[in-house]
Amino acid sequence: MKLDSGGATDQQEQEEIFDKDCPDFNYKLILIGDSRAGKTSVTERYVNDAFDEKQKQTRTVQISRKMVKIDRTEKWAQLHIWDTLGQENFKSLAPLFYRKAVGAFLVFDLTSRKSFENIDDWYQQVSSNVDGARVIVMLLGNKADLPNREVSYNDAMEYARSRNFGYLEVSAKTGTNIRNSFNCLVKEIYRAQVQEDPTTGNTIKPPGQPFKLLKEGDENQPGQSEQEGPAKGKKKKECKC
Ligand SMILES: Nc1nc2c(ncn2[C@@H]2O[C@H](COP(=O)(O)OP(=O)(O)O)[C@@H](O)[C@H]2O)c(=O)[nH]1
Ligand SMILES: [Mg+2]
Repeated sequence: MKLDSGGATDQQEQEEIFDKDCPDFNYKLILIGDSRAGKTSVTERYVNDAFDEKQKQTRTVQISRKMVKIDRTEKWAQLHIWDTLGQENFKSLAPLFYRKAVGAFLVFDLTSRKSFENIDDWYQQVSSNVDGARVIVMLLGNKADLPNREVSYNDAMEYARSRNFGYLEVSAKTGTNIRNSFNCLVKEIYRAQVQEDPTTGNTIKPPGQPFKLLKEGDENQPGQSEQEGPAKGKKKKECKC
């Protein structure tokens, strides 16, 4: 299992060993979208910080696990990240796949207009299979490293706004915005759950309004993306959610 303490020092990590052994939450996340959009690569980059140019088509449902400290909290979540198999074989497994998911990434390929046009069908799949009030959805435009894009930032953002999703442009190849997107999704799931906790007295968040949308000028604009990881020697940017 992988750990992500969001850039904590060694000493902090020692202090947190106990906490992370006993996660405060278990979150099931799913990635959906057209075949070849990069779902497996996004997962692989996040969980193993690796990328395979010749990523093979996923033949079975793959579940990866990773511990993550929830941004700006002392809470740890264990993520159970479910990656789909090819579209053709997916129907029979759909109920099991969507069951109890609390977060969903809708992934399209920025160099494939078709994969973007199919996104709303994938969203319909999510909303018909899971409780829409509970699942937090985020749109990811992957392959931001490639020059031949067919989907503009504005088109994707407009769609995301219409559905009240967050939107980030990412690259599984370079790692751009990958960790940021998981951090944002996890934080929103946490917020939604806290707000649903009757002991806190907070009001229940209305369905379909999970995300504070990213504004123009934020880091997901083309050419302004975050390069992550300590190896790059850059200060970790804060989640924009
Ligand atoms: N250039 C580039 N290629 C990518 C990226 N993500 C995935 N790929 C490639 O796109 C192809 C499909 O990726 P894969 O993760 O298998 O897509 P999936 O079918 O949605 O799981 C593979 O050849 C990957 O190497 C990316 O961010 N940039
Ligand atoms: Mg795959």
